[in-house]
Amino acid sequence: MSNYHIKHLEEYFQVYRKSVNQPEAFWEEIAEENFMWRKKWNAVLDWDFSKPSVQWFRGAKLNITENCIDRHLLTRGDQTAILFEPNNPNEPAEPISYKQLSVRVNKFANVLKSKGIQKGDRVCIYLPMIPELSVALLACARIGAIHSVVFAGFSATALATRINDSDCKMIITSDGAFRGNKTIDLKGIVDEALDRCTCVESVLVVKRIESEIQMKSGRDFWIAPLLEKASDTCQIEIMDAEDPLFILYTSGSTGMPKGMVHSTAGYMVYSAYTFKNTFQYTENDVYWCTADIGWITGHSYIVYGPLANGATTLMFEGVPSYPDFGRFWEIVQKHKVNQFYTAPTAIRALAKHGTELVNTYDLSSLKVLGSVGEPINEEAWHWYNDNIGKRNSPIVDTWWQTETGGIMITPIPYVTPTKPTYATLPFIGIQACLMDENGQELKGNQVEGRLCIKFPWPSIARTIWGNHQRYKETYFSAYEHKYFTGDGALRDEVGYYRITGRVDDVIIVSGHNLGTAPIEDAINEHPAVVESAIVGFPHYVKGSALYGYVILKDTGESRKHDNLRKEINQIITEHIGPIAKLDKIQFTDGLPKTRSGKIMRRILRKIAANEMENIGDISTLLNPEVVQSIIDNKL
Ligand code: 7RM
Repeated sequence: MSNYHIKHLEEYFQVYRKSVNQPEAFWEEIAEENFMWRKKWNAVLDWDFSKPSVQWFRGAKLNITENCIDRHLLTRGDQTAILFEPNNPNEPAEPISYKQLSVRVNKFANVLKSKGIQKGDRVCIYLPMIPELSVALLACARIGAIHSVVFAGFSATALATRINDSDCKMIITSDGAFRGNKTIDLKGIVDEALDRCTCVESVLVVKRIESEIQMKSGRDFWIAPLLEKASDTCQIEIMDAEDPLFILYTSGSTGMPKGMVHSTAGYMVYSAYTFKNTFQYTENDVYWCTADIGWITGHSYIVYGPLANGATTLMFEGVPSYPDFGRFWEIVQKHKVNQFYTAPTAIRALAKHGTELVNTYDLSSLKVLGSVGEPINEEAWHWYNDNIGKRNSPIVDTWWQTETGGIMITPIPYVTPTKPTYATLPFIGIQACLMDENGQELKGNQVEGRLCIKFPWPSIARTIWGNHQRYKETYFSAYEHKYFTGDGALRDEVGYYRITGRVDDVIIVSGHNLGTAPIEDAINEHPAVVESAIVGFPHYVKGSALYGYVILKDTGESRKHDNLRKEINQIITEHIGPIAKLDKIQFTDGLPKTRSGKIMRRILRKIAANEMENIGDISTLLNPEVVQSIIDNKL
């Protein structure tokens, strides 16, 4: 199994070369030696980026839960699979062994079946970070149902849109969620969403906060009594390699969120293999990823990747600031965490509170630190390296996307020398390249362009649910025969990559991808608003924050601007969620437009970032005079 675990830089280059020169032989060996198959494949890879169509391990049969649970029962049944750390630090942590996980997943799967869920049905999961969330994903996978997790911070409108887009037959939720010293009424949000969904036949409710909630008879069911009655054995559904495992929505620059569809076998192989190497996970380590399972990071690197490796994966219900800003470090100390994976926005938020609290905890168990979600700025990188890793734990700055399913560019810790703000080298099997504006590949080093991938990897999303055409246009049309990431990047003198950020209209706020269009759509619903444009601007903690330019109707109304600002953010909260609230709202008489009527966001971005001096050429605008007036009234 030498290929499975890279230990030296020489070995990385050697294995990388093999993965590029003989990709099929390479992935076949990884798949063959490290997973359980009910039937082997007829072909390792079929692909055509012009369709686009990608199939890995065609003809193979398997179930991912057999790989994540059953096969570990003999060798590590009593080892902790999921280590649950509750929101309240005084509530005891709950270690769930592989054996216990097996019982819980099997029972849960039987409950799903008893409610009529079958292979191929879509099940929406809207839960806080409690064990039932991981169990629900695995229970779906066990019976071949396609899960669609919606982050429990999304509003009723956002939830309804996602439920309807993929025609979910069931939703799994809880009475509510704990979040720091607050509780959130999840069931109330679900009820509101379901007023707009006719596809949902049943609602399973986990009791978490013991609040009074409405239960609609015949539709809503408490899950506890059903689990109690259910058998603890549920035969796996034998799945085709290419059967969809899950749908996960991600915002695009325009229109509806995109339901990215991930397959079974390729996703399993790639999430497991990247987990093993990116975190150098070794037997008995305790691994912690702080992401929410509502995002791809949680799917791949809290649930599937770690469990496929028989790892111990910590699941944290709470927030970094509760009961104080030392919570993360308290957890690292308490559970002797070895690998810690978080987002730059969290690092900056914690760094703001200094090192006094950090230094009261013993962080000596840490071996690897990870970063994901957005470019990590130099200051945050050093703070993380100095104060958390004590310059002893390499930082893996992992670049990847919902669409890629797994980590694509990253250092391998103790193997690849790190460099602040650089994601460094493509992972094994990843053929990254940079393209210029004319569609030519930029060869050699010290170049900057748009980041593309030239060859399929096992966990590439196979389509957008219900809209293959959009999948093709978004990812495979900008450059012929290449997957376009939407990110810009540069390659330094030794070939290391640095991601410079999105080149489209997606803004990443605290690690959450937000499309400008849905936010603008929400604002424009306000009766006093004519038009709006949202841009990102640099924010110390969030990475980017949102700046809104809003044109008001001339109603002669004397309503206070501050009230309007509140109302606008209220509408955004209702439509998308509090994460999309605007930090700044500037009322303006006009927006800079091209002659074809497109808002010139480039100019608005410069103004929001206070970079008026290099605003560039505005002579081609339809209304150049508006620019000065926006600058004069800048907040
Ligand atoms: C895993 C995840 C994807 C977008 C991606 C980038 C940005 C993610 C990094 C990063 C710089 C990184 N999936 N991004 N990781 N930028 N350095 N290490 O975040 O679908 O939610 O977002 O996030 O712009 O395209 S995602």
